[in-house]
Amino acid sequence: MKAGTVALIGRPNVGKSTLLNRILGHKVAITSPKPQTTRFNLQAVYEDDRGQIIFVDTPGIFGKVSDTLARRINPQAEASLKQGVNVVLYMIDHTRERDFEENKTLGIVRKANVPKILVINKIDVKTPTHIVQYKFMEEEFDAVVKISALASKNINTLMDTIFSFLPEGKPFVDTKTLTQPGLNINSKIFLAEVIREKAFLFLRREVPYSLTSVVDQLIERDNGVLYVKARILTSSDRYKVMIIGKQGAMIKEISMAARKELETATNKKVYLELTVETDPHWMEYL
Ligand SMILES: Nc1nc2c(ncn2[C@@H]2O[C@H](COP(=O)(O)OP(=O)(O)OP(=O)(O)O)[C@@H](O)[C@H]2O)c(=O)[nH]1
Ligand SMILES: [Mg+2]
Repeated sequence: MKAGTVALIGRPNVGKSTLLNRILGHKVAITSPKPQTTRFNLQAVYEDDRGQIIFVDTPGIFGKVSDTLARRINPQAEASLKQGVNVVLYMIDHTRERDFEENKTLGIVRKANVPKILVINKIDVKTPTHIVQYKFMEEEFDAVVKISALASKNINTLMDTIFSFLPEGKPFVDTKTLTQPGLNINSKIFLAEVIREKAFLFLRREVPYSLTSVVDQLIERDNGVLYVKARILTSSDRYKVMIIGKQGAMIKEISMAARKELETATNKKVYLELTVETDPHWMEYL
């Protein structure tokens, strides 16, 4: 049996969380077309007859560290590499040009003294491609695998490659003890993340970066309905107005999409009470 920890590293938006969900076969991490969707390291457990893998999904390394949010979440990815990782998956998006952010990420990955796999994602997209800009990287990696996390291409090849680099060992986690299948965080955090994902999908420009979401209550009522009381916290009243929208249209849209997804995830009827509050200190709670 093999066992080990695998870190997923890459600049924002390359598809790290999408790959994690694809490998696990169900959603554990939120994803969106906007950069910096993931804000904290998230561990998920994968098991098959070959062994057990703890995957660590990390926030994309962001270039602008003058940004308060980036300053708080950037060090997380680096920290993941210092916590006894056995293999690093370095993911790139060939449809985007190599830039300062990419170089910074590569610099961090270079310091890790473990086998490294270069994962070239989004091969379902043929144009645009900047693949030639990434060619030079191939030499310094122990393996290169081209995949599409979204279209589920070459995931088996990637898994075979990961297992080939993992040490022999016993499973770390008894998966029966996990509250969310395969996931090492509690249900309240997962539900809050789903709400935040919908805010990321519907709100524009800087607004998604002005907020977080917390679940205060999660109760299964006698009639089988899951009652969820949650809040969106945002930096200023100006954003609060935008999150609520005209006659509450925006919060209604976020709320409905979140509820639908929570119902699918829990297989229960969900009643979601979602409010918006101004709290200029929300970043300190991250
Ligand atoms: N076409 C295509 N799009 C993909 C693929 N994988 C991910 N995406 C899209 O890329 C966007 C970003 O995906 P995420 O999984 O949120 O990216 P991430 O690397 O986790 O981003 P951060 O959490 O912000 O660091 C989403 O819109 C995905 O649907 C792929 O293989 N092909
Ligand atoms: Mg992510």
